[in-house]
This record gives sequence, C-alpha cells and structure tokens, in this order.
Amino acid sequence: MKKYMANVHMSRITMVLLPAILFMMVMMGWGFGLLTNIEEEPYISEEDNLIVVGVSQLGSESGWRTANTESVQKAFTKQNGYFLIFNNARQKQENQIKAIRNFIAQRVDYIVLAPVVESGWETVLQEAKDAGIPVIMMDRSVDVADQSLYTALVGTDSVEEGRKAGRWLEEYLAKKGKSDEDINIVVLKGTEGASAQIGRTVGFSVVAGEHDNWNILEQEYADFTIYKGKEVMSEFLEKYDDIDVVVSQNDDMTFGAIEAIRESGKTVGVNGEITIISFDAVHDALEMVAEGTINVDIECNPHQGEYISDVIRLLESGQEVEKRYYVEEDIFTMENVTQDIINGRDY
Ligand code: GYE
Repeated sequence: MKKYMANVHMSRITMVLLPAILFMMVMMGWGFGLLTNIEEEPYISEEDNLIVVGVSQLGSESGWRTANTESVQKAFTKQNGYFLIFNNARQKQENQIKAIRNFIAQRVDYIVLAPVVESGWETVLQEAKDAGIPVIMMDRSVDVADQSLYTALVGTDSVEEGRKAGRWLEEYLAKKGKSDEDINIVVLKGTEGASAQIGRTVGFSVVAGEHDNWNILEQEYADFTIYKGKEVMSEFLEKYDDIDVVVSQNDDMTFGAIEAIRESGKTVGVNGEITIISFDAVHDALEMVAEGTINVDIECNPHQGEYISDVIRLLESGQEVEKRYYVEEDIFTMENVTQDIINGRDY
C-alpha cells in the first residue's frame, strides 16, 4: 500500500513539477546558449589569437583573378594564424566601399583591398585610417594624393609590363627585318579606370611613341573578359582588314579575340597573319604560346596572398615595411616556354 501511495505521490510530482522543472531548464539553457552565441562571433580572434583580415576582392572576371583569390584563401587560414573575412565585389566600387565599411565596423585587424578602379578611394580609406586599421593594397593601385591612406602595396608593375610588350615587339620586328614597315596595331584594354589597364596602356604607348611606323588603329575597353574580348575584336575586324598586331591586356580577352579572328577567316600567331601579344601567362595561354598561337605572353603573377601575409607579419612585429612590393614576372615566347613551366602552372 505504501508502495502504491509512493507511486501516486511520484506520479503527482512527475505530472506537476517535472514539466515545470524541465521548462525552466530549457529556458536557462536557451538563455545561456543565446549569451554564448552573442559573445562567440565577435570574439573569435581574441579567443583564438587569430589576426582578422578583411579582404575586398574586386570580382572574378578572369582566370588570373581566380588564382589571385585562391592565393589569398591559401595564405589566410586558421592554421596560419588568420581569420579571413572575404568579400567579392563583382566589379563594383560601391560594393568594395560597403565591404570596407563593414570590415571597419567589425574592427578587423587588417584590410586588404584589390581596387577595381584607381580613383575615388579617399573617403573610405580615411575612415579606415581614423579607425586605426592598416590597409594593404593587393594587385592594383589607387590614385590618392595622401600616400599615408594606405600602408603598403603588393602587386604588379603594370607600366613595366606594358613597356615589356612594346620592347618585345620592337625586337620581333627587327628580327623579321620589318623595323621600317608600317605596322597596324589594335589594343584590347582591360577595365576602364583600373590601374592594371592604365599602366599597361601607358607602358606600351611610350614604346609605340618612339616608332613613327607603328600605327595604333584603335584602343577599346573589353573589361578583361573572354566575352568582351571577342565582341570588341569582332568590331575591330569589321572596321579594319589590315590589322598586323593585337595587344590584348589579359589572357581572357586574348582567348576571345583569337576566336573572333579565326571566325573571320584570318590566322594568328607565329605563322599567322596577326601577331598576338597577351598578358598574365595563365596555364592555357602558355600552351598556346608553346604551339605558336600566342606570340608572346607578359607574365603577371597572381600569387600575392603569401607576400601580403609576410607584410602583415612584419607589421605585427613592429617593423617598418616598404611602400611597394612587386612580384617577380617573366616574358614567355615559344623559345623559352617549357613543358615543365606549363605543368607547374596551377592557374
Ligand atoms: O591581368 C587580369 C585581371 O589586375 C593584374 O586583372 C590584374 C589584371 C589581370 O582580371 O586578368
């Protein structure tokens, strides 16, 4: 009987008190979870001692850009001591400005910016400076009067790349005994306002300016993409039937341009009617250099993540850094491109 009573007693407790206790436990757990959640996100870096880096990548227009993004993702891993916040701006400066403001609000330790265009950065860079966050430029440069608005640049010397293209053409024509012939040139330019485009245009123009017989028929923006490269090249081919040289400011536009030229019935490369000068030297383009489709490719090195990490490490240890770091770059023609080089290209 006692046992029975006890059972009745137990079941009363179970029916009335237990749900109340359970309810309280759930509420407490939920509340605790909420608290820890709130605290967890912003404190990742402090808890793990990671360096928080906000990267504003300008877009994903080319094979080169994909490789550049991969190099950033490989450099800024947790194993390497970083917490990476990555944003792809899809070619829009306003998206990059938004991303930077977001990084500032999150109080990141460093901002890395690959600026889509050169101008219009003063305000947001000043905001980063006021917040005490160092900004490191990646790949392209910015045009600002106050150089203290950014800490360092890791990128490529695009004026030098353009100049290299011009010097190569000079030598090539000399070897063919064509130094004094009239040479008709068209230029497929990259994104309007981008430092890589401006630099390559300037560098090549300087050399072209030294040759009265080099005739630049037209230069047009083609956004560094295959699609635009093909479209603009088709327009050039409709207007001019005496094009000798195409200077295409990246490999993607070159791929498009070669398609357009072939569709028009003309031939390209070492044994063709139109000489092709390209920039970047990605894997597929180097294969075309080896087979003589592209005459020369001016290398542009996208592996910049590691260099930026080195700069950050110097800053972390309180050392001085240089204002500009340029990555090493080569020039590839049929004569010096080897299967080893092609196989070794991971982009
Ligand atoms: O050549 C092109 C890319 O800024 C150097 O941008 C970079 C250029 C590169 O989209 O392929």
